[in-house]
Amino acid sequence: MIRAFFPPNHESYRPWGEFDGFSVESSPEVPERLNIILKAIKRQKSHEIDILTPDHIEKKNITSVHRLDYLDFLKTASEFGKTLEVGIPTVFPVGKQKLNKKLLGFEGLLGSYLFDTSAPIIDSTYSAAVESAACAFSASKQVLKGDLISLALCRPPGHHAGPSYGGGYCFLNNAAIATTNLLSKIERVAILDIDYHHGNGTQEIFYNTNQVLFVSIHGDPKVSFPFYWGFTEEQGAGEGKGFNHNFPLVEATGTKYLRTLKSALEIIRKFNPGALVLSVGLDTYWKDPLGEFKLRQDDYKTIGKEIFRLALPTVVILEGGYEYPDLGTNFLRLIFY
Ligand code: Q9C
Ligand code: ZN
Repeated sequence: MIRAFFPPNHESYRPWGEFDGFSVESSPEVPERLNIILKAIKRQKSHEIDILTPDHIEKKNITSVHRLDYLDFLKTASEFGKTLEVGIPTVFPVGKQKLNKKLLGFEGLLGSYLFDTSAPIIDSTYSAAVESAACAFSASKQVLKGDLISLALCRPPGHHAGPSYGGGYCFLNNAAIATTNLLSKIERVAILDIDYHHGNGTQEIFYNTNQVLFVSIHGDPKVSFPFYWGFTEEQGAGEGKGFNHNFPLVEATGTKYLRTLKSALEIIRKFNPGALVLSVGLDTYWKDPLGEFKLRQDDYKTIGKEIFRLALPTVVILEGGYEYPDLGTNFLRLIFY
C-alpha cells in the first residue's frame, strides 16, 4: 500500500497573481492543480493508495531548513494579510550591502524575503505553506519506517524557497524538509529535481554538504525562470564541492531529455545514497503554459521506469505543473509507469 499525503486546507490558498513583465496575470498555481491529481489517484484501481492528511509538523523540523526570522516573517505577514489583502514585493534590495532587516518596514521585508512577484502573501499563505511542508515531512517519516515509496502532494510547491527566502510560488522547501528528516537516519540522500524550473532553493540549502547530492534537469537559466541559478558551473562549495549537478537544457524533446536523465541517474548511482527525494514538476509537458520542454504523455512512463530502476526508498514531492486535466494522469504515468 502506498501512502499519499495531501494538505487538507489547500483550497483556502489561492494566490492572487504575479507581474510577468507586461501585466499582472492570474496565478497558475491554483487549487485545481491538486484536486485534479487527487481525482486521478482516486480513479485509478491498479494500486492501493491511501490518501492521508499529514501529522502536525513541529517548528524545529522547519527551522532545521529555514531561518527563524524568515519563518516569523511569513507568519506575521500572513496575519497582516488579513487586513491588507495582499503582500507582493515591488522593490528589491539589489546592491544594498549589509541589510539590517530589523530596520525595515513591511514593504522592505517583502522585497528582502521574496525574490519575485509570484509568491504573494495573503492571510492563508503561512498556514498553507506549513501544511504543505507537513505532507513532505510525513512522507519522509513513512520512508524512514520502511515504506519503499511515499507521496507528498504538496501545494504550494517548495523547490524555489531557500534558507531565508521564498519566490516562484514557493515559501517553504518541502523537498529539503523531507531530506533533512531522512538525514537523521540515513547517511547519504540524493535529490533528483525534474521540475521544468531549476530548484534554486534546494540547491542553496545543501550547497555546502557532501551528505546530499542535488541533481537537476531544467530549462536553461539563460531563458528560463529563476534566471540566476541552474548553471552547469554551480557544482557545490566546501565539503559540498562536486555534490551539485545542473543539467540546463533548451527546448528538450523526449529523446534529448531521456539521454540527460540517464547521465543524471548515473551520477546518483555512483553516490550510492540510502534514499531518494524526487522533486516532481510536470511543467515539462508539451502543453504546459510555463515550460518550454516538449515531453509527451508516454515520456513520463519512460522517465518513471528509469528513475525507479534505482530501487531506492523514495519520497516523491510534488512541485510545479500547470496544465490540467493531463496533470493528474501524467503524475500517475510517472509513478506507476
Ligand atoms: N508568466 C514552479 O514551477 N513566474 N515555479 C512565471 C509566467 C514564476 C515556477 C511567469 C514561475 C515559478 C514551482
Ligand atoms: Zn516549475
